Amino acid sequence: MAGVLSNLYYNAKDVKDLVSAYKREGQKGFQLAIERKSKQFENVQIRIAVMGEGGSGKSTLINALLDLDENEEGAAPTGSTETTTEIKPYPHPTLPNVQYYDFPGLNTPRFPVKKFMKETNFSQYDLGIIVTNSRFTENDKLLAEALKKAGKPFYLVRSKMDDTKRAESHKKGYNQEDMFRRVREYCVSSLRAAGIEKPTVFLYSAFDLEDFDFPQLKKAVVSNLMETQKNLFTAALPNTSEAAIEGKREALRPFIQMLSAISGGIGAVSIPGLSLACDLVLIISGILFIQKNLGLDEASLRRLAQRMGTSVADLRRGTEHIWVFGEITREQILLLLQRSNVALALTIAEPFLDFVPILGSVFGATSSFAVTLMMLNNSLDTMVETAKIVLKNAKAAASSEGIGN
Ligand SMILES: Nc1nc2c(ncn2[C@@H]2O[C@H](COP(=O)(O)OP(=O)(O)OP(=O)(O)O)[C@@H](O)[C@H]2O)c(=O)[nH]1
Ligand SMILES: [Mg+2]
Repeated sequence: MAGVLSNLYYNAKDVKDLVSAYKREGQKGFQLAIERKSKQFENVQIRIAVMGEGGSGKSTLINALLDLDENEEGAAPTGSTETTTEIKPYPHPTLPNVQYYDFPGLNTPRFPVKKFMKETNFSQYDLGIIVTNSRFTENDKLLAEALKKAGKPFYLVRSKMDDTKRAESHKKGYNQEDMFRRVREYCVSSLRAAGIEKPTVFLYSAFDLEDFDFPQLKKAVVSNLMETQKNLFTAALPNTSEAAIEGKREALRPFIQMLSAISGGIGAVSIPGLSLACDLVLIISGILFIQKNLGLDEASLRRLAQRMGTSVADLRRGTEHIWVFGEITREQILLLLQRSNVALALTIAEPFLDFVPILGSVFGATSSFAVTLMMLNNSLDTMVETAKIVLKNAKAAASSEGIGN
């Protein structure tokens, strides 16, 4: 709970902006403001710079990371002669916000090192990958120093390990593990000598992606995305599996926290007949947002039904909480509030809030915070369970229609 306001998904300024949008424009303006806010995340670009000397295997590595064959559309051209002549972005096929920037070789006549270093804005990239294929060169060192200076995380990828393995394996007393260890240590100590305290090195061969460190490299790239970016991608992915839906549950939690913080900032309104204060508009806006992200709104369901050759009613079959598909009205929320154990939620939340001075001082109305948090969390859980049933129904419809077989 203490991390509420420092969450990367939003910050205190976002909360203030949204509070004033609400005060200025009411429900409609507020709804648009939170949609805009989520769009901002959709527009977050993640730029990964793949750099290194000419022919080190940069373009080939990008294709491997994109899971593209070099002849497929969208793949980076590769070759044994100077191939990449200008910086070009390659978007991830399913996550177009992630872009790998393919750089020309560093020591080629067209890109002399000095010009390259002067003209490259290292700070515009979120992550750097330096590709080296045998010796760690003076140019690799310059790249590492430049990325460090720009405060960017980066990895060193030692490519063409298949070549190295082949060449070394003829030697007397060859031991594969020893050879890998030596190559790794060489890369690590070269980076340390360049002033990089905690180097990250991956060994790789484009022709053997299951071997060496390629699986770990892929994982590292994803884990390097900021929490926010990960949440965004997770929330925007299609509901293709139960795991994907579960991922959305976690991705949407920070959003709920943000709305709850806003509800504290707006100041609660007492609700007649209930001994609590909260803001219904805000709760409705939040539920609508969750509904859309989980594909439970009317338009998404209709699209899904059409794709699967079934009806919306069929997709909803077996779901218990019909309200999650609807327009979400004040009356429904009041009904839900009456049914839920608000008193319990408040007694659990209030002691926590006492330990969060910023919430206490910035936002007086802690009970509004707690009620909103509880209502949105409960709605999220119900909607996640419903989305799983819809997925099951969609899959059943698809298999009886022969879709995807
Ligand atoms: N054996 C082996 N060859 C590789 C590997 N990766 C790339 N190559 C080959 O190395 C050559 C150069 O690869 P590219 O990916 O075009 O290299 P690049 O760094 O993008 O080259 P420039 O754009 O010209 O700077 C190609 O012939 C690739 O097939 C690898 O892991 N093993
Ligand atoms: Mg290239």
